[in-house]
Amino acid sequence: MLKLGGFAVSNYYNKVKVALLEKGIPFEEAFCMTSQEEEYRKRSPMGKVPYLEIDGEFLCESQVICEYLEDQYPQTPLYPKDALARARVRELITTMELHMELVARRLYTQAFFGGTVSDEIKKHVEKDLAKGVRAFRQLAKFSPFIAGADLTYADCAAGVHLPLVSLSSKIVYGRDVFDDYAAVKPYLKMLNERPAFKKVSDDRKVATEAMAAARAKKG
Ligand SMILES: N[C@@H](CCC(=O)N[C@@H](CS)C(=O)NCC(=O)O)C(=O)O
Repeated sequence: MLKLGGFAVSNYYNKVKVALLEKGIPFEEAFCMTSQEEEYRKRSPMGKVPYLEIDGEFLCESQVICEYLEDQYPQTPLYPKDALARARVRELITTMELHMELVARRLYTQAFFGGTVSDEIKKHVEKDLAKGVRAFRQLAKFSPFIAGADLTYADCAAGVHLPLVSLSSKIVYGRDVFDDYAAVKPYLKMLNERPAFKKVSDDRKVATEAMAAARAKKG
């Protein structure tokens, strides 16, 4: 049985979890937090989540895990057959992760964890995020899925990353970077009507509340 290591608040963990659920691959969830301890780095060399345990072996990096899932479990494909169409899906994922999520991530301390981000960082992030969103708008199809007619790994990524990019920009700048992008909200709503996405979202809400309660208790 595959074991997915991580926690239900992590968007990268949830990207893999939703792919596993959409593909109907049986798996167990192995709760763990990120850690730089040597013992944990045996499972995930950068100390991040998620990792996937396969017969006692560990694989990290969400996209690498998705590629493994597709190779090992080709049934219920989440990539198109055509090589260029597959590359388009990866192009979207890379654009979302490298040029939007990773950029917006620099705001999360302030947006979600009660910290502050310097004005200089805010200025840099705003500029870089605008470029990322512009690139994303050029590539995303929303017809109805993000890469076209069928659900793909790009939707697994979009479904977990776009809400964070949207919310963090709204909290920090007072303006959601997708405010003038009408396709985003109905698309996320459509995804969340799918049982796999709904489960991941419900689990995330429960885990977020539990984490907030634990933090409040700690003081
Ligand atoms: N590129 C990684 C990113 C994973 C990632 O950044 N996960 C976050 C949680 S959402 C994490 O582990 N953060 C802790 C850290 O960066 O040390 C992937 O795709 O798996």
